[in-house]
Amino acid sequence: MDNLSEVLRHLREAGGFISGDHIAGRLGVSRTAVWKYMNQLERYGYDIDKSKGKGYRLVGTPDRLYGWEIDRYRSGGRIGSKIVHKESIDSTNIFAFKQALAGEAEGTSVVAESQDLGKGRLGRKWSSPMGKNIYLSVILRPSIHPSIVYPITFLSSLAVSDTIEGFAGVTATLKWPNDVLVRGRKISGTLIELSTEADMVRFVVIGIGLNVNMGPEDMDREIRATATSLFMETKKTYERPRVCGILLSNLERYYDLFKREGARAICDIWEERARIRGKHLTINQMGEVFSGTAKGIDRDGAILLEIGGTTKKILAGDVNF
Ligand code: BT5
Repeated sequence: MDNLSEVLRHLREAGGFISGDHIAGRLGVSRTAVWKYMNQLERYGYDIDKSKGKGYRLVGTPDRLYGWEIDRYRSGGRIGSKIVHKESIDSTNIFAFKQALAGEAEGTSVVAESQDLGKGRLGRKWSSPMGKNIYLSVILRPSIHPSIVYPITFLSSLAVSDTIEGFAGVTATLKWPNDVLVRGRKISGTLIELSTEADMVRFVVIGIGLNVNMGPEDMDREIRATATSLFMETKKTYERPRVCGILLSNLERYYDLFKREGARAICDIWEERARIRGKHLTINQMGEVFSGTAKGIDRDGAILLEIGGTTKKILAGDVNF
C-alpha cells in the first residue's frame, strides 16, 4: 500500500496536473508502474484525470474509510498504525477478536463501511448502515488484571466525546456505562470484549460505533426516537476518515494516560465529565432495578449507588433517567 499512498500524496500536493515521469522519478519506479497505480486508485473509487501531454490530476476522492486516508489525520502512535478496511462485514469486533487470537499486535484497528451483525452489549444490535458512520474496533494488549478492564470503556467514551466536541462543536454528555449522547440522544456506544489467561488480560477489543453522516431515513425504526448523528445535530456532513483519524489519536492519548496513571485516573476524568455525583439514578441490572443517589465511580468502573443508607456497587447495567 505504501507506493499507492505515495502516489496519492504526490497527486494531492501537486494540486493540478503532475507528470507520470515526475512521480516515477520520486518513487524510483517505471512510468508503467505509475500508470498501474493510477488504475488501482481508480478501482478504489478515486477520480483521476489522465491527459497525454500533462499527466495526471486528482479530481475526486471516494467517501471511504481507507486506512491511508485515516492515517493523514492521525497523530502517529500505536493505535491505528495498522488499519484493516472492510466494505461490509459481520462485525468489526468479531473480526478484530479473531485477529487478536491469531496474534495481531496492539493498535491494529478494523474499520468497516457497514456491518450485518453489529453488536451492542448483552446481545443487543448496533444499527450499521452503509457508508454513513464509523464502525471501529481496536486491539489493545494492556498488562493489567481483568478486574480493571472496565474503565477502558470510559477511555473510549472520553475519546469519542473529545472528538465530536472538537470537530463539530456539539456538547457531548456521558452516560454510564458506555454511551455518548448529544442533546439526550445516543450518538455513540462502546462494546469492549476481552480474552484473559490466568490473572492477566491477554487482549481487549474496543468496539466503537459513532454516528457521523446518518440521517433519520438511514435509521432502523427502533432507534429513530433515541439516536442522533453529527449530521443531524449540525446539518453538515463530515469527512469520516478525518473523524476516525482524530478519534484514533484521542484514543491513543487516553490509553497512554491509562497505562501511565492507571484506571483510577480515567475513572476520575469520566466521573467529573459525566457529573454523576449526587444524581438520582435508576439502573436496570439484568432485570433487577435499583434506584438511588450516585456516589461516584469505583476504580473498576462500577457505579456506587446509595440506596436507603447503604452503598450498592453495580458493575453492569443500563441507566434510565
Ligand atoms: C452499545 O451497546 O452501545 C455498544 C455499541 C458498539 C458498536 C460497535 S460498532 C463497531 C464494533 N463492532 C460491533 O459489532 N460493535 C462495535 P448498548 O449499550 O447495548 O446499546 C445498544 C442499543 O443502542 C440498542 O439496543 C439500540 O437501542 C441502540 N442503538 C443501536 N444502534 C444504534 C445506533 N447506530 N445509534 C444509536 N443508538 C443505537
